Amino acid sequence: MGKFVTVDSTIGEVYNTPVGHDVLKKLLLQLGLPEQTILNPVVSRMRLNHLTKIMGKKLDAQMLMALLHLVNLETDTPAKGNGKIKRAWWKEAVFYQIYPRTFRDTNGDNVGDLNGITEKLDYLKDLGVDALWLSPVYDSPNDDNGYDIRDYRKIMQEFGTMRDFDRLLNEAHKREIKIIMDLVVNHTSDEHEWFQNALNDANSKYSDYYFFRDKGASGGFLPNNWTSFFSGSAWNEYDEQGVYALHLFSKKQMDLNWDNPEVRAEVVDIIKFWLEKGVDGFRMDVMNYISKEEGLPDGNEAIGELFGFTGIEHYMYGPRLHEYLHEIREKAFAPYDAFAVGEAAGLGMEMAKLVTGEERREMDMIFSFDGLENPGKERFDDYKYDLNYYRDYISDWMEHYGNNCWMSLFYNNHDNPRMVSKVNPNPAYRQRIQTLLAAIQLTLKGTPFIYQGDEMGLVNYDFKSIDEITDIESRNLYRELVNDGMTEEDAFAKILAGSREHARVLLPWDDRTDVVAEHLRQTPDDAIYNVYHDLIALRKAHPTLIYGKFRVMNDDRNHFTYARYDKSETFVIDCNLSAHRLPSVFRRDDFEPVFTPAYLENGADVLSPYEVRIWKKI
Ligand code: TEU
Ligand code: CA
Repeated sequence: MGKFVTVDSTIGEVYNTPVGHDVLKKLLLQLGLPEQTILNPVVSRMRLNHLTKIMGKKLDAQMLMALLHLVNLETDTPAKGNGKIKRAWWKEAVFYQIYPRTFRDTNGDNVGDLNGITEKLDYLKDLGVDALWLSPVYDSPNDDNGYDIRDYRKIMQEFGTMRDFDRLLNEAHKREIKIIMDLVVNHTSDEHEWFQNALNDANSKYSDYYFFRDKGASGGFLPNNWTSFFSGSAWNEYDEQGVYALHLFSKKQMDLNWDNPEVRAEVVDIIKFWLEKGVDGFRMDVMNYISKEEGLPDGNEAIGELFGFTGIEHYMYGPRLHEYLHEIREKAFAPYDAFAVGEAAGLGMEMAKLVTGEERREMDMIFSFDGLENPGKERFDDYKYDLNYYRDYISDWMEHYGNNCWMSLFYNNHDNPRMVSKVNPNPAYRQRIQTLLAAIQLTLKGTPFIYQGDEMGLVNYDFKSIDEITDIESRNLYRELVNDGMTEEDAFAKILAGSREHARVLLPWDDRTDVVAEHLRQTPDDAIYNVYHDLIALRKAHPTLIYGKFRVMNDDRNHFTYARYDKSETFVIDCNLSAHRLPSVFRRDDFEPVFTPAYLENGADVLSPYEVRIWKKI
């Protein structure tokens, strides 16, 4: 049992609870302060309200109360996790994420399709990929490119037919490639029949599938102050019906009420529908937002300001989250032995342990996002990402996540600009940085998720105007910034820094058609393809790189050296995280190089910019 904390508790006591740990860490991260700020023994013995002195006026008393509330909702503590790691196919697999809309077009309409994925299965097999995660392919009005689902049992027309899907699955399985689907069930499209029924008939059972509030009941005021991730209030107004309805994302993505057991039963049915077809598992969209605090209370304004979204403390680790995850695990995933990875923006390591600890039977894995931005930075900030932070982040998880948990390893997905560009946009370093990132990703403990185009060395796209950007998040944010008084130029610069559109440009396959050509100023890079190919092969040939222990061997700034080892083998991965040459290099007579990129300068005692070498003990 966790310990109950109050305002009279010490900072250390709060930090020792799983949620307190993660929330305090997140606060520091957001403010760009080092963890040492509160780990310091003097500070850690101080009362909680001392935090307001450390963190400045950003943190008020009400915010502390909100924090304590969250901390005390969690009564469990993570298991130690020092047993043996259990083997599983999804721990050994290399995943590849496909964003179907921009992967591969086969009928010339400039929209990727299912047949395009089928066509490239041999390419993916040759690369060494074992499993695919498909971003949503279901019927959708595409307000958020398929993350707004109208019919969970139908394929998006632009992508093909159910027959095309069955063929894709079958052809993938023939090649021993597994497929996991995107399970978007925090919300449905407003065009889903459930929502339409609910809206048009207040007495329908579907009214309780969503969060509706009577306008009369709130005297015409919005039901609460929550904001949407895609700008503006989280409430839609329906004048004709006299109601409000909740949407954490776009105005056409209506949040489902998971407290209604019928909703959960529907979700179980949807999962089973696809598992019956033979899919191998799911990536669960915004997994940690499904349970909302009862009564949907107002969010704390200071938290809202700090994180950019008001109300988030009432659903990002909701009161019944564990219960719901456990329920769908037992009722839907487990009977099929299906795999489930949850998208979990905002969860720190201790919360993650409570969601992924194998003995708890919730999720198998989550995507944690705290590694994607430097401390004090947000996605839409224009800055150079310092890989020293990634080193610290990854080392922490490698060392403390526990053998009962397993992490996902990724730099890119459909929601983020390309990491290579963020680290250093200088094209001279593109190949080196991508190689370095690949080498780290494929030699760590965890499951690598390659994002489409990583293996082509794709960088951010050189968009010239906001008109070229279709993504709803970017477009809404742009409008909001301009409305708030920012110049169009500055607003566009901000969008360019963080837009998801960078990851959503049609892949530049070699056999490009004229229609596509205009979209392609980046050329695919064989050298980087080969790097991925060789590193995946290396990982597969040596289970030590998957299950072995991890140890950091070097703490010097910019120089990241770590070992992966077990009884039979030892590897050392030596990385230069910077654009500067590093004088000292790992080299020992009883080690041989097993991966040294072609641009290695002279094999001497220098690591060139962003260079990585992998050594194996003879
Ligand atoms: O993403 C949700 C998510 O948490 C972030 O991308 C979120 O927008 C960001 O953290 C805010 O800072 C998932 C999908 O991956 C995304 O493509 C969808 O748009 C979203 O859910 C809604 O389904
Ligand atoms: Ca097409």
